Amino acid sequence: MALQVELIPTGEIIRVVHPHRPCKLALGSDGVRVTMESALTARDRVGVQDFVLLENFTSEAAFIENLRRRFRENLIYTYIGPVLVSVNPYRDLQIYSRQHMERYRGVSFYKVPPHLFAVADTVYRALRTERRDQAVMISGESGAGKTEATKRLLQFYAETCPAPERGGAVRDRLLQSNPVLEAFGNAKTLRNDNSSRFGKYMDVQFDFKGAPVGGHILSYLLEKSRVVHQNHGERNFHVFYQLLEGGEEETLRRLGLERNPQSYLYLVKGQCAKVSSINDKSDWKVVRKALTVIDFTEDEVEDLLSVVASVLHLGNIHFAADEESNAQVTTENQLKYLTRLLGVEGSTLREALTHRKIIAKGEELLSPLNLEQAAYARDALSKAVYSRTFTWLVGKINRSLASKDVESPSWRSTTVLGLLDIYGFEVFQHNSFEQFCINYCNEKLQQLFIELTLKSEQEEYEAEGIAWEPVQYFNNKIICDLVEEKFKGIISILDEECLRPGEATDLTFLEKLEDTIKHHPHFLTHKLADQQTRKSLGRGEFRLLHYAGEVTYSVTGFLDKNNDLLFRNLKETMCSSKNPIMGQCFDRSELSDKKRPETVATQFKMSLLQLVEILKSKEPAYVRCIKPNDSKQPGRFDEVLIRHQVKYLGLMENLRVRRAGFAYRRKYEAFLQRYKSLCPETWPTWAGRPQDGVAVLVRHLGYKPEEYKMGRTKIFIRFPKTLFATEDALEVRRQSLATATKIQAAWRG
Ligand code: AD9
Ligand code: MG
Repeated sequence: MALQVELIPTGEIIRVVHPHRPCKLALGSDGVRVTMESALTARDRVGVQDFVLLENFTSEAAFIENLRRRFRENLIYTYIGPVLVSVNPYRDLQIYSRQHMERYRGVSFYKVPPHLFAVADTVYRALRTERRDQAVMISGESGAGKTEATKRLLQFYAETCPAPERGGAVRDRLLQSNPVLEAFGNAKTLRNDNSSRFGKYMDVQFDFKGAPVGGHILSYLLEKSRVVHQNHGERNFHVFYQLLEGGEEETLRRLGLERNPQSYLYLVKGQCAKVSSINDKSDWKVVRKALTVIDFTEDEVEDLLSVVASVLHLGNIHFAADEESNAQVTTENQLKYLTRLLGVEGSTLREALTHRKIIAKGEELLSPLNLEQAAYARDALSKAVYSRTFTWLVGKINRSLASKDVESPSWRSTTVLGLLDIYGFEVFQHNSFEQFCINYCNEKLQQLFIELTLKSEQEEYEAEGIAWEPVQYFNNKIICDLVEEKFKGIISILDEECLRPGEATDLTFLEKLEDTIKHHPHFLTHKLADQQTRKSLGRGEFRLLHYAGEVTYSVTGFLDKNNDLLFRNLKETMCSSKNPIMGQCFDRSELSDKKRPETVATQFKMSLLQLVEILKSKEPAYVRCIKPNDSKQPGRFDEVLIRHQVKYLGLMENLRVRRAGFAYRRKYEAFLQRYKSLCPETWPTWAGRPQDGVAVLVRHLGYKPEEYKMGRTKIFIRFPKTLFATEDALEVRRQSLATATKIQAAWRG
């Protein structure tokens, strides 16, 4: 940054014109003295780049003010120690170019402004040098920027890591798995035009040279109810619209599809097939290409599209009631296409859609369905077909990402970098089973986050030989237990009710919750609430006091969604499908299996327990994403919305833990390197141990004993103001040197 000096003969004052920092300069007989407000002014304007340097670190207002200042300057990244806080700018800031990647490669975290690439690089270097598996956990609410961050990280690794000796295609596959998964798993919601409707954990495997050689994806709970219903202003999954807009004439003809999304009942419920920010046609091109990159043959693409089309046709299946009020299929054309696309017998499918098969005393009975039941069966089939195809797709991508070098010795020395992009805490006007699962997931991750942050703090203090000062924090284990405990937890009680078909209802489930849980500080229902609170609770609702705030759930649909029932004859029909994808999605063993399949909530609980174990086994890094406003607008900083997120992301808690003892810590070598010029004894070089050099330096700077502690490898500074004073001194020195040089040059000239 150029520093312009204007020589103005007004006594001894010289005005220094600096692009950003106003400052004054006094010329004395002993050289140049700068009276500086410069560093302070900059801090006032752009805030601090690490929240631990906030003077008033317990004040939420100060925290938000710092975020606001930085956001105003397009500085969307700020640290809390090693944790990266990111605010979605909703505009392209041009900060993810190859040059930016290079700028952050191999550079220490604190030497460059906060950035996602700094996290990317730090994690990668730790992976390489310590050979320890890493995991980047990205969290935040819908639209906060988790998926974008995940993509940028992947891009960073794909572009900057060395290419593997064999199987270079894996880099493309890693990148190209994204558009495919997004087409099938993302949708436009009120909160985000590209909202991920599933949780994703992706492992990238690196060989001993640091080249990406493989990957693996775990997906969590796809929101399959979206296949058959969307709220006003929302869409179904992208792939349907992409196929209709972008598919070739010939393809659509084969699939029996019309271009117009309005022709399909599953696509019109939200009444917004067109979205200005989305170009379905060009997105389809990307997806089609990506399918080839991830090893889809032409036949497989055809089979996949047949499944997608059959969901649309299923949605258009209509029923009419006969004289006995039994449902009859009235849409022969749709049935014809379904028969062809799924490769099933028309009569079998017709019967399965309108009857339920019951096995009683070893005998099969067919019981006709009424209109409502038939529509339910049809929608259940659509959801099952779509969600199982999604699971199949993840499996297919995994096969394509699997390292082809499993047998080679280098495989054994691979390290893994995990990326977690999972749905954030959700509170809607109306919250149901899906929100319950999602919020439970967030409780688990928050617990892990606090546990790991506290643990790493404590470990660091112990490793450095500094007394650990215990931190008071809210442990949300009590809420996790409330949800997941055996017998007494909400999921157990729900499962129990699901075992009483015909007798149990959503309301008996609620009663059982009230009887079993009763007086729990985090649980409330209409019956259990005091008179005042009761007004805000409906009779069919329960309220959980999550770590992030209260959420009221309506029990309607809990049993049904948890059971996730697909009538037996529909399963049988699908097992007979000649479409190879369906053949893999529906297995005959399912039919003979006497054991009840696990309920949705229990499956989810188990998959989360497994995820927590995976994450615990790795070195964690965190990116906490914040959404600045609800209107997806650049530049708008909605304070109420942001305060809410700061609260539920637990950022103040995080900051408190980080600041419990010391605001700042740095390795002796790095500290000495940065500040040695401030002390004649350490400048220009210090010959002894860095630790001793730092001791000399801080004594010279006048640090008081209560202001810092010397650990084994690092200096710990208690208050930000100590560090700021040192930083300011450095700035003064830099500027006076620069100015002196200019003045000399000016005088000579
Ligand atoms: V959800 O829980 O899947 O609904 P995400 O994943 O947190 O949500 P996403 O990454 O999809 O949100 O971001 C939403 C939109 O914000 C993107 O489509 C971009 O238009 C915009 N965005 C997010 N992050 C950035 C960024 N770093 N720079 C520019 C961004 N735009
Ligand atoms: Mg997302």
